[in-house]
Order: sequence, then structure tokens, then C-alpha cells
Amino acid sequence: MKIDRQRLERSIADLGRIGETKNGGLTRLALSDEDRRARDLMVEWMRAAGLRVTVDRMGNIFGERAGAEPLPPVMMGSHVDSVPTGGKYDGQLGVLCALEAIRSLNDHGIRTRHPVTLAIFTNEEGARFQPAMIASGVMAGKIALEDAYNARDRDGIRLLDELERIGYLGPEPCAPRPLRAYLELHIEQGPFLEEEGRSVGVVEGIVAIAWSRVTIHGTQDHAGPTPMRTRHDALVAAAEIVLGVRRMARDIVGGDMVATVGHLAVSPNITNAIPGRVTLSIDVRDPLDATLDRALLMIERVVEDACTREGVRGEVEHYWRVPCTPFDAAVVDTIERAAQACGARHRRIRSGAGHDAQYMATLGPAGMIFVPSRGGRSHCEEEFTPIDDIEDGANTLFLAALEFARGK
Ligand code: HGY
Ligand code: MN
Ligand code: MN
Repeated sequence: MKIDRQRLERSIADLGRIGETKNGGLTRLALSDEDRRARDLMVEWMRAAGLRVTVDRMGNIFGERAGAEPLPPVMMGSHVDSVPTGGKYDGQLGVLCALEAIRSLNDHGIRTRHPVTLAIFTNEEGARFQPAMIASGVMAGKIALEDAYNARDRDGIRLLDELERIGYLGPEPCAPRPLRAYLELHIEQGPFLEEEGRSVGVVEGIVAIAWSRVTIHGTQDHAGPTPMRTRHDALVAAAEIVLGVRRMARDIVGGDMVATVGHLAVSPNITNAIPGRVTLSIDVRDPLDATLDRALLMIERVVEDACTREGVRGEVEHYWRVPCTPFDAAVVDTIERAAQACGARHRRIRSGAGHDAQYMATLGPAGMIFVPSRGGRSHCEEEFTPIDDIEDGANTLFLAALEFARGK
């Protein structure tokens, strides 16, 4: 039994047009009008596939295919929001392969013991509202609903108000629910599967992730008359922090640690004023929680030393942390057998990217299926995965979900 490759390819193209950029990428920020249009199309497709669609208080969308017995569902999910000038595969592919698996259950007239549910999680990327995976985090009971509601984007707009504005503030509680299994197909967003000519990654777990916010208070002043010896330049301290974070991750801790300063805001951000205030983001990830804990302490030292040298004041806020998440061995084995059964060239792999599966793994046995990213690229308009590999991944997802839903 296989999925319908042409139908899946059409769905990828059709959904990918909503928020498409002129270079063929995707800008579909969470709770934007593009996100609403993508959600509306997915709800239309879910209903056409006979699913009972519900929306919870974080705007997570669930499409349930009834099972023969009132058992915990097999859930397949991901997200449809993107980063700015991102790609058409991150998140979207997982949602569409899950829909295709359900459409294929319908085609084959298969009645499963367990219900099968398709889930679309709000604001997985954390590009507009922080932190990332905020809605699966609320559902897992790891993020308070009120905190999520009060998250604001860079224009000061509240998450709750945007949920209401696009019509996806649903009535269902956003709370833990029993799961037979949670499966998420996702692009690898790294180079390993393509380098080895493999079409499927059997994901064994996800690294630990920490997001911090650094605020540097210097002395805003005139760029002309202020002598160099009297300056307290917030951006100079920030520059030393950026380089210190890179050195910490690459040269001091090393191993598989990665660290990124992706966002930096300067005030007043004009040519002829010495920056008085800078905020910057730090994203640090490592396979081990203990190593990540050590790195956060080293970051505090980097900030302290840079600020002392420049005579400015630094504040560090570690505001988001997800522990390293090993997936359920039985789910990993089932995915591996499914990949084998559909003839996919596969290997086990670890995820360096965070996913909603990280929170879903706290609610029930979870696992992920990766498909390759061309050139290992993602969170960019060049993001791409060949349909042959997508077909292998979707068939693997279909067979794994079927095994759990049949309740052998
Ligand atoms: O940050 C991540 O790893 C994911 O893309 N949200
Ligand atoms: Mn993603
Ligand atoms: Mn992403």
C-alpha cells in the first residue's frame, strides 16, 4: 500500500502558493493573513477527507478520523507557519504528508482501531512570537496559556489579539491529551541524508535548546565631539559578545554545540549617534543538557567581561529552554521497519532543529521521520526536497501510522 505521489505533489504546490515570495520561497508568519489563508485551505482539505475538525484555545487545529474503538489517537502533525523568506518544506511538508496518509487510508478503505488525528500547531517557528513551539508547549503544559497570550511581536501586537483577528481562537482546551503515538515528518534541515544518498532519516531524538536575550545599556552620545576615551558604546560591547559566543561554542566547548546570534537591535540606530542600547538574541543547542547548562554560565561571563571592558551594563535573560529529547524506542523501531518496508534508503539521525514533537514527546510515545534538504539548506528560499525522497518519507509515515492505528 502506498500514498498518492501526484496528489501529494499537487498539495505541496497549492499550499506553497500562499505566502510565496518572488524567489520561490515562503513568508507566512504565524497568525498573519497568509497563515490564516493556509489554515483555511488545510481545514477545507481536512473536511473533504472526512475529518472532524476542532480548534483549541491556542489556535492548534485538529482533524480527527474516527477509529473503530474510543482509544487514544495516533497523531501526526507539524506546522504551517514559516520564518521570513523561508522555504516551502519546513513544517508544511509534515502537515501535507500527514494529510496524504489519511487520504490514503480513505482510498484503501482502511478502518483502524485507534482514531488518527492530523494536528497543525500554531507559531512553531517563534519567528513572530517567542518562544518557538509556543502552542505545543502550552498543550504540553510547559508554557502558561496567559504567557503565550501576552507574547508580543516586534510591533507590540499580542498573540491573543492576532488569534482572534484571524478567527482561530478556538473553544477547545489547549491541554495535555492521551496519545497512542505522535509522528512528525519533517525536512532534515542539515546535510547528512543528502551526503549519504539516503531518502529517510529515522530520528532518535532532538538536541537541548536554550534561547537568551541580552540587553546592553551604554551611553548614547554624539558621534562627532565625543572623544574615544570617554565613550561607553553599547554596540562595541555587543560585537565582542557576538564573537565571544562564537568562540565559546566552536573553540571552547566544541563537539556538537552550536550557538547563533540571529537578532540584534541597536538604538538609536543612526549614523551620527553612539549606540546607547543594544538587544541581541542567543540561540544555543547541544545534545546534552549538562553541557548546555555550562554554556549558559559561560555566556554570562562573556557578557560580563565585554561590558566591563566598555564600561556599560549588561543584562542576560535565559527565557526559553527545551531539554534534550530522546524519542520512544518502540516508535523509532516502528519507523525504521516502515522505512525498510517501503524500500527507503534510511539511517538513524539526531535532530539539531527543534520541533513540536519535542513537546508532544512529553504526552506520549513520539518519533520523527526526516527527508533530505538539498545542500542541507533551510530557513531560506533555497529550501528544497526532491519528490522521490518526499514519497519515501510519506510512505514511511503512512506505514508507521497504520501500524500504531491498527493497534497490533
Ligand atoms: O528553531 C528551530 O529549531 C525550529 O525551526 N523552530
Ligand atoms: Mn519546522
Ligand atoms: Mn523551522
